Amino acid sequence: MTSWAGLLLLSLCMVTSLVRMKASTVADGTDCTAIKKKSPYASSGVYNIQPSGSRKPFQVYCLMQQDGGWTVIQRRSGGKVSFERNWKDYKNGFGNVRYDHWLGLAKIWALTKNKNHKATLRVGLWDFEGNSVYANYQNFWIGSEKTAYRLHVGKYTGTAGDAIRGAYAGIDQNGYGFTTNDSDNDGCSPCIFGDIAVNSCSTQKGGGWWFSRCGSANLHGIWHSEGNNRGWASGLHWHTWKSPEPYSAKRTRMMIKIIQ
Ligand SMILES: [Ca+2]
Repeated sequence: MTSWAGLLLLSLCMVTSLVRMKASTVADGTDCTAIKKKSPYASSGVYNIQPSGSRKPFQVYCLMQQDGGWTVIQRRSGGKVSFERNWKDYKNGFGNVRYDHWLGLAKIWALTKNKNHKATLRVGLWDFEGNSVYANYQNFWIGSEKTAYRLHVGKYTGTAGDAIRGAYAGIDQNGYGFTTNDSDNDGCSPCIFGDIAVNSCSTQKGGGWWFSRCGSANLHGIWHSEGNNRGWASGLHWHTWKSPEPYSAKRTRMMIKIIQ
């Protein structure tokens, strides 16, 4: 009797895990915008997506808003997930899509490579004083790994300022490849800032980013807590928003919406 019950339980478990495996290999849509379009009442949460440029589905967090479904590609809200990572990690992604994470350059490339549609990038920034601002970029896409996932952004609108193009001339990050501590594409060999010579923006500013002579934007530096978030070279910086003293944001989010 006991062994029959055990056998039944075992087969039940096997069926459940098979169903689970199937669920994780079936995509809900090509991206969050498509899922929201198909199911207008879909709620925000984790979905499996498979963009045309991807060989298999992967998990993302979808923020379902009145203005459409947004695929979150970056989220920071604390110091638990380190962004001090190498090329491999930035390529494949890290963290938990429900919480703080970086989706990964290969997945962002797959999401934005289809030239039949355009993606809008929305950067959200929150400070410790209860304020938030945003930067919208039309026609956002990144090149393949061969181009070091070169950044392309179109027209800017928003309240945060266009830190990607920079707070001053000569530091435009648009058109620049991605840099990590083990893959240097930052244009500094070295860069001279006052009496400081910088060879590696990733080492100086922290994390991986589309550094251009370091530049005005970097959301992947070291997270700093309230009261300890000013003056650090490495932080979550958007210099067209807060300057000249470096101000590290409390929270950041990057997400994309597909425009057909
Ligand atoms: Ca360099």
